[in-house]
Amino acid sequence: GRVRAPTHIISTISDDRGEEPCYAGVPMSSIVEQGYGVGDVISLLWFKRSLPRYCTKFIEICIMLCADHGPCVSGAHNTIVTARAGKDLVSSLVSGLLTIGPRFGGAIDDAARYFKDAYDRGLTAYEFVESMKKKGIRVPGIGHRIKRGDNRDKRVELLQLFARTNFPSVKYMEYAVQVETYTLSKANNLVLNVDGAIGSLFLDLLAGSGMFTKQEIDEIIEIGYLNGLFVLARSIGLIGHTFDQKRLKQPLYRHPWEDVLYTK
Ligand code: Q5B
Repeated sequence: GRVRAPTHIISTISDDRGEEPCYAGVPMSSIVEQGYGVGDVISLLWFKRSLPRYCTKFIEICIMLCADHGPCVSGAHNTIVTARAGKDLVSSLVSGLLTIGPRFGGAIDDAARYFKDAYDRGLTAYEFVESMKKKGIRVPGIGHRIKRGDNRDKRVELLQLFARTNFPSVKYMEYAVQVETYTLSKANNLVLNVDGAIGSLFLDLLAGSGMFTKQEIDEIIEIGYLNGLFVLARSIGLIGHTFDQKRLKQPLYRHPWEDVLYTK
């Protein structure tokens, strides 16, 4: 009989062998003809299922909100410096992307992990924050360099408004708000930031949509899918910064001596 040669790669998200590519079994013609958006494509390729419209719309809002946050943040700064050193698009993009991590933009997965664990264990906001302090861990998703209790992040408010209007449940987000209320009582910069808002609301999407088993939710959180939203979104802005510097014909960047404290 026919013997299947062992394969070196197993892949489950898309198939390019037929007349047209399929994303999670959905042919490209359906994706185009039925007006799917980038949120639907992400849900097919990352989550391998068609999510309800409010979920894919939420994903699209996350992408739009995180696409850029000005030239002064770590990622844009690196990209600008790299572009001005005469490097190509991909080098400028990845030099910015490489700054995404636990302090900048890459706190979404940890925010989801810690908020989920604390909520599911029934910890009060006080117990959660103080236990993190004892362990010497900053609460992921809390704190911002320029946003304050009296100057909230509009992006967070927009995400919260969308979710309160469209999600069946926002229990994890409400828990994150309780955490923020407590951290703000300690210091005015300890607001719920965009990473914390996306992390907690994605938990609500996963748990409330009825589209994921408990085991699947645990796996998504453990693998760390959610920083992917920031990486994908911010790539849009970083590419824009690269083009901007090249269009403006900006020279090689050199940091001014006056802005460095030289000590022995
Ligand atoms: N403290 C974000 O810190 C930042 C604390 C805390 C307990 C906390 C810090 C932090 C967790 C990681 C996180 C995502 C580094 C941020 C983003 C995208 C962005 C960026 C943009 C965009 C800011 C002063 C005092 C100290 C600290 C205490 C600070 N955070 N305690 N839990 N989470 N957050 N990152 O201002 O007693 O004096 O030692 O690590 O969620 O990246 O726009 O810029 O779209 O691009 O440098 O929005 O919060 O404050 O380090 O001087 O700390 O507050 O222990 O206490 P700062 P520090 P003490 S959103």
